[in-house]
Amino acid sequence: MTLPGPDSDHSDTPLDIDSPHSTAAVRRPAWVAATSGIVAAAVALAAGEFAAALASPRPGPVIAVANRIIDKAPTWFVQFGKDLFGLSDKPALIVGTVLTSLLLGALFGLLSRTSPRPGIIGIALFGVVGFGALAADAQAGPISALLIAGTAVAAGIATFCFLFAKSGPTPAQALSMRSTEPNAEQTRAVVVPVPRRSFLGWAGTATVVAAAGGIASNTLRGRSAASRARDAVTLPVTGNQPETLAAIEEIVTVADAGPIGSIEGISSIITPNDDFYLIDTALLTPQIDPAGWKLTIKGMVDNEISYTYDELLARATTIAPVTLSCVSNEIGGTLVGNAVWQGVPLVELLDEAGVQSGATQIRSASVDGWDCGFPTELAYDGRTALVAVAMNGEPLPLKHGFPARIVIAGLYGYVSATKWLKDIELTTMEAFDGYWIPRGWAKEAPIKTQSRIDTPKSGARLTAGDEVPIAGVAWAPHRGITKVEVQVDEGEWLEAELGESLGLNAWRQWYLPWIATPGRHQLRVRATDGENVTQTELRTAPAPDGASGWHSISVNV
Ligand SMILES: Nc1nc2c(c(=O)[nH]1)N[C@H]1C(S)=C(S)[C@@H](COP(=O)(O)O)O[C@H]1N2
Ligand SMILES: [Mo]
Repeated sequence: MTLPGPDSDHSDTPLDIDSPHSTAAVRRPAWVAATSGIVAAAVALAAGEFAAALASPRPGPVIAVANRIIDKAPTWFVQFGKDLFGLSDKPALIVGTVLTSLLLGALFGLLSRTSPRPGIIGIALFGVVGFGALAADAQAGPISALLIAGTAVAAGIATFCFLFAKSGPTPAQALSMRSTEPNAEQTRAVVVPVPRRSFLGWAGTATVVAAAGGIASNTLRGRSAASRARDAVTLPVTGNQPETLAAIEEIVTVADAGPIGSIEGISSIITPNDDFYLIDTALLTPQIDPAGWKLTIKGMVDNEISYTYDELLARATTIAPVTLSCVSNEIGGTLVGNAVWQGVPLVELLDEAGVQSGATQIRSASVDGWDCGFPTELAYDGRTALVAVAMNGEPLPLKHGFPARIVIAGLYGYVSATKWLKDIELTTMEAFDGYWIPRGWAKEAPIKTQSRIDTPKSGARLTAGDEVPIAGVAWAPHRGITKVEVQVDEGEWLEAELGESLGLNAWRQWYLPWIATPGRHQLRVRATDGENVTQTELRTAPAPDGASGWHSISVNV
């Protein structure tokens, strides 16, 4: 089979213009061919997204392909994306995936100036890639992947063929071309005069349909069963919870109104859910309807056991403030927050399953396939370790892991804090590496003691003689903070006043008043933890096991 392409001018294949309906011998102008391809690709994408949204909560083909890019791309590429786009790296990847698809569409179109065949094959291949990505996605089964990719391919090819027909010669043009055709040589160069208005009209209509389909898919997803179910949850209040909550509330109220809490620019003692940092590999927040969800404890246990959401909810009687931090938080960075979590103690569930001896690692996996693990002994060393269902008095927000996640005091999120929890598997340290381990991060990752200057801001201009509060937060979850010191230039280390304590696991606000003297000054902070270890001055990058070093800023007075 010879596929006519842009080079077919130079081929010796005789051209077939015998029938007025045959369009094989005429070449569409390049812009028409490219436009047809782009519009067909847009319709294919929209159709795939729409089909996927109907099968909610599954991610559509665009997200699935982008997910595979994240999974398969070399670390330097992912890092490059993060450096370039920062926290918008995911939207950028999605836009990039869509643009690449449209560009490929243009290419398929350009290859199809005389026959639609190359474009049809291109769109079908495109569908195969989409199917592969969807099928590799832990949330979509092969059948739904096939249906979604099939819908996209069918819509794309139909659009492409339709536009191809609409950009061919009208029957009258075809007739006149046939009658005036003395030999093949001339027709080869014939570029059909396109009935512009109708082609543009159809291409425009298809584009509008594609855009509407894209928007409709997003709307369908927004009103998901997951968010409706979450709205309907009532958190249990049992045992000594009311007292615990009242005690926490009192500390927070005192802290917020106190001299330290009211310093402008200092982090609040509890980070509101909407301000809490977000880190995950999920391009689209998993939408889990708890009605069809359960948590399974499996692997090296005496009896595999599953819990429904209602069972966990009823047992979620433990309330604990815990500071969560991302390993990639830079010195002075914002990928850290403090929340009051409510959940079931992990060991309670582990004991019911019966952890076998030799099960040295606890692996947890999310519904979207992400996973991590930490040493079993840490769950049993007395630290706060929860299967959490609530955050700051609300069911977990969807983005923070609804319906359930893990929270382990003192461990970075990437080894412990699985959101959208699906199962917990007892295994060995040797048998399993979590998602980030082969990507260059340490296997064991206790949170390093850190302190941060929230105010003044680096580069601030201050007035000489003013009393300036130097203030911020310090954290060493599970060990606690016992001392925070501040140094101005090369002066002596001055002990800061510490704010209210929400326990060893929560960060501590701190404050030191300073009379600003003229000139440019460097302000540094360091914290000492409950084991009497002071933060090291040695600066290291976040990889592989968390940044170390003192936060330092400069101000001009
Ligand atoms: N399912 C899932 N859970 C996850 C992650 C993820 O990518 N997927 N990222 C982890 C990392 S690296 C961190 S730092 C914390 C962040 O939790 P947050 O987004 O609620 O702040 O979630 C952890 N849990
Ligand atoms: Mo993280």
